[in-house]
Amino acid sequence: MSRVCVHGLGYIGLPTAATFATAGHNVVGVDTNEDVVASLRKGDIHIDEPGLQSCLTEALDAEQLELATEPVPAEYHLICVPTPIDEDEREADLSYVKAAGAALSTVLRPGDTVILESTVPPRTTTDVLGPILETSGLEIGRDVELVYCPETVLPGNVLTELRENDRIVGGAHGDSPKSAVALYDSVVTGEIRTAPNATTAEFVKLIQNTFRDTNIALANEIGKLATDYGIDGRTAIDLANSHPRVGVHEPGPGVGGHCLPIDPWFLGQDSDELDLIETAREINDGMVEYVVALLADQLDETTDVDVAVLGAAYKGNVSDTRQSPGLALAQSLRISADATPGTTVADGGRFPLQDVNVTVHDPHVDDEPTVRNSLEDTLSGADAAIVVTDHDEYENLDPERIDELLDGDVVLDTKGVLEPATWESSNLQFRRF
Ligand code: SAJ
Repeated sequence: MSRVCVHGLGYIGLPTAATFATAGHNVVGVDTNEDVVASLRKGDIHIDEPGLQSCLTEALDAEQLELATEPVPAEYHLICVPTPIDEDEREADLSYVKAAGAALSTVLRPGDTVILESTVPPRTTTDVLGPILETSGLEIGRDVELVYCPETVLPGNVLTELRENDRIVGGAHGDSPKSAVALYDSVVTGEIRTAPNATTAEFVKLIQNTFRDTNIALANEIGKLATDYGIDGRTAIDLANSHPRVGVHEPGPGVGGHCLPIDPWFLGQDSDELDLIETAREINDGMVEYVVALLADQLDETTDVDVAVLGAAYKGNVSDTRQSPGLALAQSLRISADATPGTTVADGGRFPLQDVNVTVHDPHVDDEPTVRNSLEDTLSGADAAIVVTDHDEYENLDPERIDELLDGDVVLDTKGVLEPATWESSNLQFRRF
């Protein structure tokens, strides 16, 4: 078993550190945020992820995991720091990668292996991280193995996927990244695949998320087309997917999270070839406005409207609100409170509602000041309820109870969680997208 230093203890770094530690490695988790390190030392996690608390406790109790604010010498350095997007430039902000590289180059020794796991634009490992590591005086390829290996885990199922997903490993110096493969082999039950180089491995990660984002855009467009033809898009998609070579994704109120809305832009950072992919991004970003239009279409009155938005997390059964379609919808509706009917909106269209009061509910989110925790309070007196997150809790909503609570009768399901037959036979004006 090896000494592994994990840089960055966020959504990926913390579960990674705990997983490698419980597999028997001697792990040091490093985060520059002293508060995070202090609370982790006490055994408290700052991330909501199933199984993570017990995995951390197990690692700490076994004394396989230490926590620190500065890097320590180790055979393996895993960099799992955030790579946010600069929204204006649509470019990756690599400052955390650069800082982690600079910090770890002070403890780097001949024979060590450095693995970048953060999602980055192609060539970051070789052109950005490599030169920073070489300020140590060591040479990549000769003294140090530098590798890119993307994480591919699904929030909500991170611990299982960390062990079971296949991994793709690409070396920065073209040789076989032997020691990185050996490390992942000691923990991962999936296959470890070697990419020809680090840039290919970076590219693979980005095209995986771009594939999903672009396919969701297709599903959203199909959903809109179905609406125009007066048919149920989800039923049509289910039927279409019975074909052995068709697998349409699910339409919805937009694409959230920290990955899918961002990675397509990283892919196009040093290329002019984003075309279909860029259009897909625009379609997905435009879904909030489309949902507002669907709502306006369903309401009798479009002025002085009370709307209950069900879901602030970016997807079902998680508490993460990054790039949440539900919060974007609430924001868009709130802005309308100041707008006069017909105010021009981003795409040159007209905002169809005025004086909207919005209340947001989410059983998984407790750190958003605008989110109310009681479902009954949220629905009470509202004219309309919109489901925007596919939490399990929403599946069994009772139409009769909702009818009692609402002032109006509009229910719009944008995630396909409500059973149409049950809701269509209620007194409510039910519609799903
Ligand atoms: N969504 C749809 N329709 C669908 C599927 C998803 O509208 O058919 C929406 C979700 O509601 C959500 C968004 O897309 O708002 C993203 O959710 P997701 O479950 O597709 O993905 P993430 O962001 O939670 O995780 C993705 C995963 N990538 C792929 O499945 C290719 C995960 O495996 C990656 O590790 C993660 O990005 C990452 O870290 O890059």
